[in-house]
Amino acid sequence: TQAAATATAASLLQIETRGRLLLVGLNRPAKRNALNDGIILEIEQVFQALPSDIGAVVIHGIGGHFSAGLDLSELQERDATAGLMHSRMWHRVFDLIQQARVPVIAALQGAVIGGGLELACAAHIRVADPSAYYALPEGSRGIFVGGGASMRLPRLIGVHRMADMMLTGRVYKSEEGVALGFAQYLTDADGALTKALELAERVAQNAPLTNFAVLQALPLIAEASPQTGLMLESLMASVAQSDQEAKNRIRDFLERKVGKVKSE
Ligand code: 1HE
Repeated sequence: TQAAATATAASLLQIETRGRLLLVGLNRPAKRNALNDGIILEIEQVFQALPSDIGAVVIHGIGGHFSAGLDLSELQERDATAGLMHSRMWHRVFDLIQQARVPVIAALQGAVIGGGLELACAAHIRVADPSAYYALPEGSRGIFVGGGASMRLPRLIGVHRMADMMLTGRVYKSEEGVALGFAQYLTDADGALTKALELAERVAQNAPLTNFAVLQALPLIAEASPQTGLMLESLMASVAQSDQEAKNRIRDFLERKVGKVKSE
């Protein structure tokens, strides 16, 4: 397929297809997966050309770190206009991830720093192993976030906590991360990718329209005025339940062909 060809050509990403799952590995381990323009544009290509048989995507870092953030060696070259365009380019690509047709799961280990944290925030589910840590050293580098963190991260951890990280350089450990909202899952040592794949397998089996509603409609509803949000919810609910896929799944439950909800 076209996407497979794109993936093969990509050199800063390691792309692998496992059944209906697409694994996107950030592959600059010698630079701790620092995000240069090349890697961001390769991510864009992958998400623009997602094959239709892919049901979920897992983003992970090769070499023990998720990402050390913006490649600081490229920053020196930029004036104000180039900086603005660069930030808008990241926004375009990370919006593509957030608005992907299928769920995107980030498997986090080691450094999840600056732009690496911004990338993780664009995913729908974050899974961290105990080695992960979260930091925004922009403050001490004399810069500001530019990859969407000021919009996405406060929705996860609160603006006060993000401000503290930027002002004081505070680093949060993986163990604290789940309670605070950085990640939804904490695994055993080196377990992030395995758990992310397990979750990806599960979400890929959902009705496509349910995944669409959760990824596209839910964030809009959550940000809307209450009455607009409730109306959007009703419209989405009615569309989803009238889909044949929903009818089949509900009939299967009523005919006791599928499992019940279990508490563990
Ligand atoms: C890099 C980068 C990078 C590593 N840009 N080259 N991000 C930061 O401020 C984090 C900067 N990085 C670090 O603090 C450390 O590298 C780590 C804690 C992530 C890892 O430490 P360590 O000891 O395992 O590795 P290292 O020896 O520091 O780094 C290995 C190499 O990667 C080294 O290059 P080398 O040629 O000397 O081997 C480092 O220079 C290189 N490297 N991180 C460029 N970030 C859209 S706005 C977003 C704004 C931000 O993201 S600001 C946060 C930037």
